[in-house]
Amino acid sequence: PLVIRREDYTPPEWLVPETKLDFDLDPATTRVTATLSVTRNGDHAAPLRLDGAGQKPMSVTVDGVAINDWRIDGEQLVIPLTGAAHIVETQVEIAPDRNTQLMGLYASGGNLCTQCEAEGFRRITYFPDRPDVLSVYSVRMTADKKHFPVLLANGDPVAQGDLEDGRHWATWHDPFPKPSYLFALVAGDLAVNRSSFTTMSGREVSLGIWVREADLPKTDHALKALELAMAWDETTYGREYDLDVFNIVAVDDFNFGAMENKGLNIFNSRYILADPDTATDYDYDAIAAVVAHEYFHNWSGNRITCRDWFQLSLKEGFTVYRDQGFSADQGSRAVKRIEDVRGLRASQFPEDAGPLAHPVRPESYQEISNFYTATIYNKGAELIRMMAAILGPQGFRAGTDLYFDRYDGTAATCEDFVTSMEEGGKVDLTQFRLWYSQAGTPRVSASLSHDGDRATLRLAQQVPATPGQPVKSPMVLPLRVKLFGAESGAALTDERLVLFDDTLDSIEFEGLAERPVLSINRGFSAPVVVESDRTAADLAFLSAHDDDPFARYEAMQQLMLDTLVASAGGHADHEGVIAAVANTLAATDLDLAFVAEAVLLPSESFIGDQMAVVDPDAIFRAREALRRDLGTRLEAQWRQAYAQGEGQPYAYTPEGKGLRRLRTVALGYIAASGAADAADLAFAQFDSADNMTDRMGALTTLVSSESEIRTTALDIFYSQYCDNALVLDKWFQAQAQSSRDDTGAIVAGLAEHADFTLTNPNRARSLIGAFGANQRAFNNADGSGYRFLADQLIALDRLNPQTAAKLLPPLGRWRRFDSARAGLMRAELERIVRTPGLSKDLFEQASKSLE
Ligand code: HT7
Ligand code: ZN
Repeated sequence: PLVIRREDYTPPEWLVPETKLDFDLDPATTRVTATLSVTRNGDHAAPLRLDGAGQKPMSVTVDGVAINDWRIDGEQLVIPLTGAAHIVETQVEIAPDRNTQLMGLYASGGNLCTQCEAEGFRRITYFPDRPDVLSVYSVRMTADKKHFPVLLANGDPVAQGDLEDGRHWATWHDPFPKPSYLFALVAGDLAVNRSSFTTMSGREVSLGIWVREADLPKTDHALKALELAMAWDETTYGREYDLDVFNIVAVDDFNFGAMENKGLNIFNSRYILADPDTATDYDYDAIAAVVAHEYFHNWSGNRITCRDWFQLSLKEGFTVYRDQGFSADQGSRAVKRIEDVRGLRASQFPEDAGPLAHPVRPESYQEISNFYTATIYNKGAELIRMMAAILGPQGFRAGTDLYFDRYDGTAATCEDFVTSMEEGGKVDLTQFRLWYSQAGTPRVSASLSHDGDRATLRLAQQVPATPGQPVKSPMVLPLRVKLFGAESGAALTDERLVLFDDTLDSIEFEGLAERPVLSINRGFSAPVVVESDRTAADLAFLSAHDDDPFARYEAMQQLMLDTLVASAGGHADHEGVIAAVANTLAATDLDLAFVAEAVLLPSESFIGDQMAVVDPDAIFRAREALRRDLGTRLEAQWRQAYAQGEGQPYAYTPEGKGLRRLRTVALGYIAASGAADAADLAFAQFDSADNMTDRMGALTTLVSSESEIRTTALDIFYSQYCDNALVLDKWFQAQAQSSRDDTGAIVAGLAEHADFTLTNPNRARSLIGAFGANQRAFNNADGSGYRFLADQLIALDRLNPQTAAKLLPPLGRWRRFDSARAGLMRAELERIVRTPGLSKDLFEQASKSLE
């Protein structure tokens, strides 16, 4: 397979200052005429090479004259050109309604839309499809007016008109030079929810969210989030919107969450549509975060884009950091940080510890779509967060101002970003750059010793070997540290930011009045694993006294983890955890959403990540036993928490969300206790809920139960929502996440259900993705889970390779399991690799997972 390497980057041989596109749109056959003004870049005699995929040119002209001496090299169209500047016109035909990959121009729900990142534009027309070729686009679209009354593209609308044959046309112009991956058009029968925003310099921007008419009432939350995001970017980063129009279109078939096309964002409808009856609090939060994320890309991604795809984290890591800051400012900062860290640990840490580990700035790839990973996005965001911590708020803002000013209108690199931080913040980040090039999650061991009024913190770091990187250098780890008095609970020191940049270090503290307890990596200031010599009593103490809510949560998690790992190894002692949870439930100064997070046990897979060999059955048993003990011993407290706010009408407010979250967690513990009324309680909540959060909370509990009511609830849910694809996804997902013994068989049955389809990525992910993440069910010792996943991936690969490749990683974790399971997993990976006609997406993931 062809491997693309970062070190091979060379600037483009030809530039395309202007692009004119003419689309004669039709789902079966769309004709695309592209007129490119091209200029030779530098002193060379190379021909013009345009990327294509799947199509054939019907005609090629140069400066208005048809030519025949073009040739096809691989998938590239090669055109000999003699001068320094030419006008090249190509014509191709494509078939949107046969495009199941959902890259390029495709049909979704009767509408036509595009997805061009990373390399979809070449499936529409011939073009130098690389992010460092920036062009000004003018687009003309012609389509049947009855089926496609709305015609949208990037930038601002210019003109429109009717034609005689029932067709109509529209032209759009985007004045900002952009790479081809940001191109977009939509043609469809859509209704719009409009509002407007006045920018800080007084520009009036028309905002529109376009959806099916029936979905219009579900767009208010997304529209509000957009307005909030626009205002937030002005106050927080001084960034203002730059066109007169900002449109968002929601489509049902989409490979990802959303896409930041200039002035015309296209969204997976699950990140737009919400009302209390169909969307959970989690959905509402995710919608606001994704709307903000795509909007923020207008500066971090569009105005400044990436020089090449190795720099992907330049825009993605920074934009995730920006959307995390936005969400933190809308609600509870602490809960948001807890959620983000939980996400990082659930997806990025395993990636960093497995066969697909790669640096935040990778060195090579076969298929770029495989690199839209948690490492690029979420670890990338942690790198920005660490730089922000090192620079401080003013230095960081000076750094981002410099970055935006200096690189506006260009295709930049991660190095450009770091240099801006160094100059703006006046710091030296030489060693910090290792975070971009070294993969793997650093491990820190921390030990605090105490002698009289002095204490010494000894630190050691180790960065594990990862594929292609056997030896690592020590990294800069910004660790927020504070000491608390073990007796008084008072702070003994101020918080210090320790920049730990060596293999070993020790830090002295003086003037301590009592025995100190160590609070370290507060706020999760560095994305590392910390192993400390803190006792269970120290952790319980911090879970009650630390003044950093994240550190308080973290202490509780560590206490639970230590208990569960010991318990999975046969040494169960639940007393410490029970006391600490009781304490947290009794605390009156904590917000309820925080309490709900703090009392939740670590996931089965995170427990597995702490073990030398993952034993899914022992982990499940240990976790269930602790859940049962917590449920029975604290039953009165759970019932009290559950009764809180009962009957209160639904409101999407921080308080309302906190209440609902805690009630659902409490319901789970009541069920875990084995209480006779648990299923009835859950069913009553399911039946009477006036919102989807409570309904799903109850259904999730019921779906794992042995009670008969389980089927009743699932049937009611199905008949109520079978016409709503996004809600039906939840029905599939909940069953795939169930902890019942027969989950594997249920999932296999659901794959045959009339409503299951591999053509819709949301549906495929709701069943296959959720099942792959269900540690115990997926890793059934008989290998049925592995076989099921491989079968589904092979079938899905024929339709949509990108989505198939994204679902493969659970099979690549074979090294973490016993030899019997490892053998079964490897056999399925080998079967995938041997499959004739496999895509390069799935081949890259599967073959790397075998290494
Ligand atoms: N920048 C967008 C990435 C994306 C994407 C990547 C591969 C295949 C399909 C895709 N759809 C969107 C999304 C984002 O990060 O904002
Ligand atoms: Zn993004």
